[in-house]
Amino acid sequence: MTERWYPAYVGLGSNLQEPERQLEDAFELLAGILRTRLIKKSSLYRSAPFGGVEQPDFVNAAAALMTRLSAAELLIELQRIENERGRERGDVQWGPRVLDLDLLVYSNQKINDHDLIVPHPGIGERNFVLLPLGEIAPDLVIPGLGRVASIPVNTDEPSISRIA
Ligand code: ROI
Repeated sequence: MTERWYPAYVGLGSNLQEPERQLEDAFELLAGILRTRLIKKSSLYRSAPFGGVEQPDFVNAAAALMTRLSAAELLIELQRIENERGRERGDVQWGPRVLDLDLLVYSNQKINDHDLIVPHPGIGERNFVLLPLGEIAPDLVIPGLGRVASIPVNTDEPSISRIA
């Protein structure tokens, strides 16, 4: 545990078992993480699946947190929530999922562990990560990428639209 409060950003995704409800529930569960506050929620976005596997469309969103947990401690909490929502660790890599919670950014830290890469590589590569994050944190500076609002949208990716 750390003494200070750190900003952290989480990407949410679901394409099984009523994805919109999964994300609404997930915001509540994020708000309940110990030593952590939910500061902001993005709109929900519908996005075509990325990664080639035929599957239902995803619903994606982003959340801003302030936390006294370390990045590693926060990751454990995110994985606990995914597991509680029925996420199977054995899920196919590009396959459908009930709930995916990605730690996108943690303070100004760069982390390269086998189970945690921060900033998340998806921020610069995937519109379903970039657009929700840009809605709640356009001025956030991502180590190595710059301001979120200045990161170009990927024009040859599946479509994404705001739903709520
Ligand atoms: N595609 C979209 N559109 N949104 C996701 O959250 C998402 N998550 C994944 C894979 C299966 C790679 N594709 C996705 O894990």
